[in-house]
Amino acid sequence: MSNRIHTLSGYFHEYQKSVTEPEKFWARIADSFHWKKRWDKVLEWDFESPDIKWFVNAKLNITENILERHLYTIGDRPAIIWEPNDPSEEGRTITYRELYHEVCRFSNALKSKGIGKGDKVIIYMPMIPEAAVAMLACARIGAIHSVVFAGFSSTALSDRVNDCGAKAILTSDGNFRGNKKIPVKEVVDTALENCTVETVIVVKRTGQEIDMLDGRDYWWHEVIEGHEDNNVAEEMDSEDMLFILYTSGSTGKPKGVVHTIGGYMIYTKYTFENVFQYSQGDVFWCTADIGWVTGHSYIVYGPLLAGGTTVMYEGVPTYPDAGRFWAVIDKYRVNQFYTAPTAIRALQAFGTEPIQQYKLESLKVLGSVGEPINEEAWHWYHTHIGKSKCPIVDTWWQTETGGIMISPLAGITPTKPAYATLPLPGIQLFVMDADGNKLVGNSVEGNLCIGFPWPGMIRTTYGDHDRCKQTYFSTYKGMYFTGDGVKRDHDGYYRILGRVDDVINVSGHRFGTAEVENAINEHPLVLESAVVGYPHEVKGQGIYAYVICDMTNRTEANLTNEIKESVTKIIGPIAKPDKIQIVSGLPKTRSGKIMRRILRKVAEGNLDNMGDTSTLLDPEVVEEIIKGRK
Ligand code: 6R9
Repeated sequence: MSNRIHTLSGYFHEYQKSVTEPEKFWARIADSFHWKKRWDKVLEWDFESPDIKWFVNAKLNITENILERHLYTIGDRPAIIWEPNDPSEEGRTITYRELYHEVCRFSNALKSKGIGKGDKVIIYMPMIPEAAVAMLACARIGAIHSVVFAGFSSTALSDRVNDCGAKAILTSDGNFRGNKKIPVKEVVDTALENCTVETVIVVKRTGQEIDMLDGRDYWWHEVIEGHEDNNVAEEMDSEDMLFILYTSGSTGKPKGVVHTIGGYMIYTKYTFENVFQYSQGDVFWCTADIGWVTGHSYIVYGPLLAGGTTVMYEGVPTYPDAGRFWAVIDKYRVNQFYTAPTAIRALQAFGTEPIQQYKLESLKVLGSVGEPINEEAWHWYHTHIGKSKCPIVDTWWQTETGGIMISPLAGITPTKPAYATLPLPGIQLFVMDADGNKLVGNSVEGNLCIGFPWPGMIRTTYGDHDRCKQTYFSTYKGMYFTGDGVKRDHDGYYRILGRVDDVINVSGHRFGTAEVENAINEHPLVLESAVVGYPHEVKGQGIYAYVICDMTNRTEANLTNEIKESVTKIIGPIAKPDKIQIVSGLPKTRSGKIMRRILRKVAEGNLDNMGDTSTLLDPEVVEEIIKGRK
């Protein structure tokens, strides 16, 4: 049964129902899934604690809704189409029947290694089908997966293993990315110097030399040998954890966002079918990495719950050339293509020549996610990729929201460049001013909040519920605060203006300023640092670091490089500052607070109006910073 909306009036009608009778609305959607036991109550909630329960006491296994459900109806349909990094290597197509058997076999193997319900399993893998199989195998036996982007450093990995108390790591020997062969198991080995797990299972992908520790490390192909390729899925509670996904906030270390099974399941499928207007038989391609929430919800769970065909690409947009995305779209006749503005801008820089030889005629819908899309990129995408006939869905959402929250429904909601347009059914948005007042009516700008629970929402931050409360539910009483600024225009359309907290969005990846500063401060010669975001042509935002350090016997060039290395080692290469300015002091208030507002202005090159600097301890510092601007 499909719950797809087909017309604009249908959307308004559904939206109305979802607000006036939310429980009835979501119960109807949930009815189209397979539950082992139905719920006693649809929703229990309190945004104060916060305490949110959807489908109270219902029992299910999400993988039955992906595997068993499709086995006898569309068993021969491709579930996953995998495109390798190297176009001359043969890809793989995995049907629903094959996926069922692979997931069962691997979940049996996990059980044989003593992994079961409630155990945490880290997945640190490149974009290979085994990564999706691993996620589903965990879900099948009730283990909780935590996927860590394989570009993160060993320190970032061991932090996450320790934070969630993982029992196992699933990984690969190496990773093909463009013309590089990247060590993956080696990073795991280094991480394991600072944490312990009982089991490491390694997929052979590149065939490079790696160390295997007896009694701890096993090859994937060996560990699955002799196991049955079917089993009965574990019975889980609707509110049991499905996964933990680490993401950056404005303070401290990345936090583990917790999603639970029932609500996430119905929310990802519902949003997938409606936003992309996915029809049976369509080929859907989301270019995200499974290490991010977009990969979780729209490469794996959403499309597979919908019985869809999902493309998974191992490589990068520009390998072997800047036409690769377009080649893959033609090769598999992709119907819905979902990518990030940063990728669009990077490809736009190559002009239209790399597109010429491709037809792109299969495309019906284009999607954008991860950061605000600028109008120029929107138009380029629309004209050159969509040939002016494909609607663009600019989808706003977050790791914490589980699925898309504000977006056009493809071909149904009239679009406006750079606008995420209207909330999906069930999503009650509020624009708030700094004093906590609701801004009513149109043509207003403020902070984006959500006033009512939706099934896909965050339940807690792992191991620290108070942090969840402080971060999301304390700024505005009775509301979930997103951390984003928003404008509601004269038509009632929403445009996301970017983060209003200390989070920097680099190529769609979130980093906290404090997180990057801590990594910089690890360098022994660094005394203090302050990091801000600034507009970057391709990445959306770049990282600008102001650093005070001991320059004795060092040149600026080698210090800058060492600082970059330090960040690469502690977080990963994607968090490397784009610009580093060595300074002798930072603008601080008399109470010792760094005035980031000033640093941001300098980084943006917005030097005319520094605003009020009268509260500064040492106004001369500002002059020096402006002079030395990078
Ligand atoms: C899905 C994802 C979330 C932050 C979010 C916002 C920004 C995401 C956006 C967008 C403008 C869009 N963001 N989509 N900004 N327009 N369509 O990206 O999750 O990695 O948690 O990032 O990304 O600032 O708060 P996540």
